[in-house]
Amino acid sequence: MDRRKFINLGGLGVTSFTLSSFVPQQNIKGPLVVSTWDAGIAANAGAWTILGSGGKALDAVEKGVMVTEDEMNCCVGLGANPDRDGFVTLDASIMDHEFNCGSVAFLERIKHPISVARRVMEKTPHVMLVGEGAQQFALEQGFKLESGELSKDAKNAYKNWLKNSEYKPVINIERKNAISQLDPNKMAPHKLATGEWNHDTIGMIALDSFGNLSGSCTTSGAGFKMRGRIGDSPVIGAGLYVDNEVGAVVATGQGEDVIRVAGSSAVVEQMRQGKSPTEACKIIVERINRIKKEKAKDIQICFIAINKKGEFGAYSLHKGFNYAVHNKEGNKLYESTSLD
Ligand code: SD4
Repeated sequence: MDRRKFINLGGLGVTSFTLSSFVPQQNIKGPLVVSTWDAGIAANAGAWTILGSGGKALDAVEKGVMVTEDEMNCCVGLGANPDRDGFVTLDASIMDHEFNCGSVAFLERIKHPISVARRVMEKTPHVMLVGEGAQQFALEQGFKLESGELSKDAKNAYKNWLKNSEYKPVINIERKNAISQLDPNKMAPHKLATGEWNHDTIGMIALDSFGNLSGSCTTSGAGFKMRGRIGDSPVIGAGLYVDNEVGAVVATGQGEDVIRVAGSSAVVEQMRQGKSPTEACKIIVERINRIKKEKAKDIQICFIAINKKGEFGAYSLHKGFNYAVHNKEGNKLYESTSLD
């Protein structure tokens, strides 16, 4: 138990959580919610207001990631880093237990892309809307057009970036040791002591007390990306996949390389063949590692997974990935096992 710490997050509506790298006891079935990165602690608390009182996984995964999207001082929604032309463009997806799914990509000036993705799923015959069309649909659905002004942090980051204007897709990897630098008393839990963000995405998967699975994912993608770039998060099968007979999976990290292997769907297929959530995530991370060869050192890839039995797991290419798990025992942050 040497690495176990308790941190008080009273200000976030979370009484306490455990930071642990130990493989957890997994004898509890549901309800259960798992989400990526340390921002997942606050997001899980949001999801638990639904799951903990017998609500549906689909409602929980929407409400949970809205907590993160709401934070202007964050890396996921409208407060995030812009693309290289100075505009924040957002991607999101959602999937339920009956293969219903919806997503939006390259969406601008809308605060809750996850809720627009849900409307795409529920109110249109389509799965994915992008750009202007996605924004037009959001406005028709009553979403408000926000100002489009960058947050203070994003303005500073963009000003710095413009000095060299160099696009280096090094998602997450420079942010190793995130856990040891956390200071929840001083800042949002996903911010490092350096003021850097340690991710651009929140992905969430949940199992409700009816035994149904759902998942969601919302992101600003990669900071300073090319205008129009879309990552894995809104691509069903890549950033997110749910098969209610098998399990639910969400990805974070270098989206291009998750898309290449249809990552989340590939992890689900491993679970279908009997692999545990952690083993299934590991197999697909290893596959990406083989494909990327020596370039694998420049990227981060992470998956979280839940199976139908309520077992959960995660695996990442490099150290530094953490994920939050909320079940009846509480809301805990775990360090993922990784290839290095
Ligand atoms: C993307 N997968 O757009 C996202 C980025 C990410 O933490 O996960 N950042 O490629």
